[in-house]
Amino acid sequence: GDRRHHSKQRFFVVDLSQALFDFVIQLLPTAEEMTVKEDVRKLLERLIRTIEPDSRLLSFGSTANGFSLRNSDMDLCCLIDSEERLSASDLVTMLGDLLERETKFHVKPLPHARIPIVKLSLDPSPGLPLGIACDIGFENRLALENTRLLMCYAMIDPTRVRTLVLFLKVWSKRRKINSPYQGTLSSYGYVLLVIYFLIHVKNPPVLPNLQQMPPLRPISQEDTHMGDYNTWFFDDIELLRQRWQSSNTDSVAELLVDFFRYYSRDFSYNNGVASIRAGLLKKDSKGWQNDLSNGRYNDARERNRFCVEDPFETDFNVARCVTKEGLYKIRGEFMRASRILALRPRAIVALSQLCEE
Ligand code: 3AT
Ligand code: MG
Repeated sequence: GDRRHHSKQRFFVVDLSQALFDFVIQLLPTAEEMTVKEDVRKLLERLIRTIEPDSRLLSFGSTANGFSLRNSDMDLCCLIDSEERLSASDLVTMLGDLLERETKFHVKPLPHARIPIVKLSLDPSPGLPLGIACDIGFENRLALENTRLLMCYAMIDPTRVRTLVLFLKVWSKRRKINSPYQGTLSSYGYVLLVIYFLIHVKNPPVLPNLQQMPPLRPISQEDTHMGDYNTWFFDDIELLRQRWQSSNTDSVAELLVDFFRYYSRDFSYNNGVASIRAGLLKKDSKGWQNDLSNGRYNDARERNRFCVEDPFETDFNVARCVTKEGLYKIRGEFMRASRILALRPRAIVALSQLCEE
């Protein structure tokens, strides 16, 4: 009985791992899509330079961190190297006008948003069957750094990390729990949950903690900090790969099963904070407690139902948009996924059930 059980389990895991690779591969952006996006970036950069000659337009988010799916939107950040520059909201207004005049994009400037951005979109055309959506922000240097951090994690163990992250992105989108505007978690939030799990939950860990590894030689405060935030992390991935190897040999399928189990059963949603930088923290220790004794409407409580610490902006809860109902839905989906996988269906069946819309 035991041997038979064991070999059935082996088959399930091998079969599901292969199916996950195959599933994710067909959802990657095509080379053509990446070329079109790079062309769009260059075009926009050229136009922006007519307003601010010393500016650069850089890509961040999924287009730059290795976790991009087909037709994902494009996140761009404009950096201006000159001393005297316009305010972000003036730039947004001017750039909005310019792009409206000079391009075929639909343009929506949001100069008064918390982070002022210009939203652009292009209708589908024969060469670009799904169109393109793009946000341009200004001086968001922390986002460029967190993109680079995630990219480094993806490079350490490309197969396992990328397959898991990409699968969870598709899954969360299809199950409608990837929408901060509707009280659930952003893609960025899900990526942090995966990395947290691989560094701090799995034992032995699948990933090292790049933010806690000592630098090879001493570096000054100025080089490790952006404002008050420590943005240092070990980024020499070539060297790391020579010196560090995970002793965790779990397959992608095993990691996925454990991921769903951990977030449906074990993670402490009431008191815990998932921090890729520091491991499991307490809401109390960050002043993020959701104080249940306080009867009146409590804003902190609403914002801190689910706590995921940003790797650099450590006073920022990436999951602050998650509402009570949103968290209930997310946890319900983690449990549903666990239930499906516990029955060990054929991989094809498992994937189609998991991602059912
Ligand atoms: P999609 O492919 O667009 O679904 P993505 O990886 O581009 O996923 P997001 O669109 O959620 O992820 O976020 C894009 C980048 O914006 C990721 C991160 O560099 C930055 N970012 C997003 N949300 C936050 C946040 N709450 N705090 C700090 N940076 C953020
Ligand atoms: Mg994005």
